[in-house]
Amino acid sequence: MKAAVLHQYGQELKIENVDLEEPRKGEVRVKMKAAGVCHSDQHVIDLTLPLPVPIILGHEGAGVVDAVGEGVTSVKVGDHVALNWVPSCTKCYYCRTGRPDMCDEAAKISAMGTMLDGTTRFSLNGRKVYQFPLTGTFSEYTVVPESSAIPIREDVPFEYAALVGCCVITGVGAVTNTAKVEPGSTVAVIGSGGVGFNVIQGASLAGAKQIIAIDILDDKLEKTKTFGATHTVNAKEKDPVREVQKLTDGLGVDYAFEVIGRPETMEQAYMMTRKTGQTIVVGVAKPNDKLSINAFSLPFQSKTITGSWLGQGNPAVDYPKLLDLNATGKLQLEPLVSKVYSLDQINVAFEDLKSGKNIRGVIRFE
Ligand code: CND
Ligand code: ZN
Repeated sequence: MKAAVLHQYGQELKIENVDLEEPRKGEVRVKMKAAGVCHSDQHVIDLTLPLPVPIILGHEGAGVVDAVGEGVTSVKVGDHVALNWVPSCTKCYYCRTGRPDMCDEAAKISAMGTMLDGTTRFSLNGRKVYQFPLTGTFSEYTVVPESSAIPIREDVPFEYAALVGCCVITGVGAVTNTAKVEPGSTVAVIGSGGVGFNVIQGASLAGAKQIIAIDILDDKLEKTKTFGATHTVNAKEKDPVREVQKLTDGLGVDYAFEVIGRPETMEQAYMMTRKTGQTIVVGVAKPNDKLSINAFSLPFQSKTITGSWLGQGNPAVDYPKLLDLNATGKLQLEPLVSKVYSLDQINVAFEDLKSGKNIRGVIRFE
């Protein structure tokens, strides 16, 4: 069975013939059909997200249930599923109080690259292979916890269904769940990638009157307009903070989203937020990165700065909802997929991600 394995940080993935154990109690084996390439996968390669190697990356994916372990009740063989990289333990403080995105157990296990019981199901020549957060979608088959296999409607092609698993729930949820953007508000989005495009379409869905897309690539900025952006700023040509101030009569925006993962763009997002507005950080920075915000401004400007993880969502509820929104034409999935690759082309897909070529590149399994 073929899988793309990261053996060493900073190096290319290698297509290997790996072994996969049968699903154990409470686990599900999925035959992967499609997997999106997210910048969080690249973050493991460049050590922004420190995880053990060798590891199978990929966390945004959809496929068909191929086998179920003992006690599995929510899915059966043949079901179409989209994978969830933050499975709720249902027991920790956050799961019990309605914030499964903050599940303590999922956070701990994700960093270990194992299944919930701390062991791995993948191996290569007898040596264990880890999987990126309880999913590992860059593999022909994967084994995941039952709560990571979310049943979905069957009329959506897998390459589109895969996207709800990360960029769509993360982007749309940051707008609707975290920021709770109000109709008629003003929004700026720094970083028009797979996740950023979904912040833009989420803001449009929420009825924002002004949506300012910021990126460094003109062709991508042009495409943001079909997702609802009303204005665009190329941050290589113009100072994004000054441009946003100009576009909002010197006020700043009600909501500024950072969707790249760099302290300097997070600072820009804070600076372009109006007094009492919200800055929402979606991008993942390096573990030791620090933000520099003018401390004096805090009481006088009373802005809120917050993070958003998995769009503060609950995949079991939100994936079906997002796919229904797509079916009724309110949410676009098809135009997010700008290129399809085979698993053998995985390193080309990562090169294209780094150069910002795609809205989303997707691996399709034969
Ligand atoms: P992707 O690489 O697709 O997009 C990043 C975009 O930022 C590209 O279009 C770049 O051109 C643009 N960009 C780069 N530098 C600048 C700059 N200085 N100014 C303006 N634009 C710039 O990335 P993605 O959308 O897959 O992921 C974006 C971030 O979101 C990344 O850090 C990823 O790890 C994170 C993320 C967070 C979550 C969450 O739950 N919070 C989930 N998934 C991904
Ligand atoms: Zn992701």
